[in-house]
Amino acid sequence: MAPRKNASVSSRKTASRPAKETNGGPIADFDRDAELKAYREMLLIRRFEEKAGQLYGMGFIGGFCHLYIGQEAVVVGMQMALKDGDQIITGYRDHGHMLATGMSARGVMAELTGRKGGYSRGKGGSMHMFSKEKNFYGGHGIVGAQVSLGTGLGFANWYRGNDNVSVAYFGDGAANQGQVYESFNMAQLWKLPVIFVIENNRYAMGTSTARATAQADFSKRGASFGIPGIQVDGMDVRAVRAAADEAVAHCRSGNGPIILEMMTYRYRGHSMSDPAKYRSKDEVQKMRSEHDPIEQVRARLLEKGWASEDDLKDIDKDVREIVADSADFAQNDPEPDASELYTDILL
Ligand SMILES: Cc1ncc(C[n+]2csc(CCOP(=O)(O)OP(=O)(O)O)c2C)c(N)n1
Ligand SMILES: [Mg+2]
Repeated sequence: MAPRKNASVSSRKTASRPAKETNGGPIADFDRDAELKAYREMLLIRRFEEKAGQLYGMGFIGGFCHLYIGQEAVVVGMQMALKDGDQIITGYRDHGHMLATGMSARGVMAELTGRKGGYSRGKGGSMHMFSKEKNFYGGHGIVGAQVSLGTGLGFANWYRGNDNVSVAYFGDGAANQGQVYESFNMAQLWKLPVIFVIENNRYAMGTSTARATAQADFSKRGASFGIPGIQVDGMDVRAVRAAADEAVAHCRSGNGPIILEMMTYRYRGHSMSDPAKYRSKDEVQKMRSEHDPIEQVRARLLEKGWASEDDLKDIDKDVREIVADSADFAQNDPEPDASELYTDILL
């Protein structure tokens, strides 16, 4: 898991907030409020995903469902560096991204169960949710498609002359898709404000990066286009925040795109139907016990005396209530009317 920084990145100086260097790359200095915010938001994603897994097991969720458990620090740390107006786009492992943008737990859960109150009125499901209000552009089931679309969002920002950046998240598997490199080329040619976040969770379905990828240092994938890249400890929300600050500053100052490779890990299988036989239980257990993103924050909060066990229990209770309420809503809200079959479609 040792994160390395890419020596070719010169924009590191442009970090917008103080960050101290460690041998694993810069770490943002979090005060008590930042730690508590990160803790709460990561916990919300974790508990939400656990509940989604349960509802899936009970037959309430149809179709595909890809859980984000283990990767929470990536979206939460990134989101902390963004401002209103910045856009997010990702693949199908998307519930965490939605919650991090502030989309409601009720709306996301109800979409998972195919109910009227869901973000796509119950017609999209896990992989197809959007929120114009929160600048969340999906939710895409075609591996890699969001990279081109996210570059398009960057183009729109550039064309309109605003200072928004777009963040296109994709996996280590998606990083081997051809359209990714067409997007890199155009993004760098036109100096588009796009942050390409590669969530390297070490597997693409059941295939490890070692078996599938010729250049496993994904932070270097933009090298031939001159796009800088940084490798980040994606299990440490402070490291993510520091890299995100740097990337945002790079893009907003008109320097073009940047790549952030987040070294992360998913604890669950690829989707709910994956028995995960391609890796050992020990490997998963080791990540959970030594690198868990939520446990890291929890330990710091306790150690610094910034929160007591009781304070943390209260946060957990609040978060569980939000999730329980969303699950309740998602089971009781009606399904969309049959007439909805003919709306929101292109004929
Ligand atoms: C174009 C395309 N090819 C193949 C698939 C099948 N598929 C779905 S997810 C996936 C693996 C992607 O892995 P990665 O990009 O590492 O993301 P992760 O699931 O690890 O988050 C594949 C091959 C697809 N959905 N779309
Ligand atoms: Mg992957």
